[in-house]
Amino acid sequence: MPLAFVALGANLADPVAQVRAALEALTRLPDSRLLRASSLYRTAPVGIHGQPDFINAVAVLETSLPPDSLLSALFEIEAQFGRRRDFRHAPRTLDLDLLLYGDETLDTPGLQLPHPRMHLRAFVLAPLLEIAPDCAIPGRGSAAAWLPAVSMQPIEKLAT
Ligand code: PH2
Ligand code: MG
Ligand code: MG
Repeated sequence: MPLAFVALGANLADPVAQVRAALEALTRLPDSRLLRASSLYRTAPVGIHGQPDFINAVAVLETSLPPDSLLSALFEIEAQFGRRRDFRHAPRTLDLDLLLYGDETLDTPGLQLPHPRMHLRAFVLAPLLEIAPDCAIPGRGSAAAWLPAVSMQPIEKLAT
């Protein structure tokens, strides 16, 4: 079964609790098994100004759901968590982004794989490398090689 990596992010309404509950929700996805989840990280907003810090994490699932079905299931969980989409990059109770699905590459209006900005974000790379140190990003090479380029992005691993 393919491995799917999912990024979790929240910066509203007790984001630590949101991300913990979202990891729990991922264990209930159909036709999927949650294999590992990273620590939680407190991160400064990237590409956004004047918002609270985020809590971020990354999880890896084994799944027989095709990518579009998995994405729909992730959107359903976001909705259950009260996600509103008032404007692009609005503060959120929960954001679930599909980062990688096996070694697939895909470029459709609804889904791009790998996630097109994942290699530019410490809040994705650090938790990803914690659970998959040898991870490769299709078309971009080793994820670890991108980490120095984002070293100026503030990120702090939370004690568990
Ligand atoms: N998500 C974004 C944009 N910027 N910054 C941090 N620190 N964490 C996020 O999850 C995040 C972000 C778009 O979804
Ligand atoms: Mg996002
Ligand atoms: Mg998203």
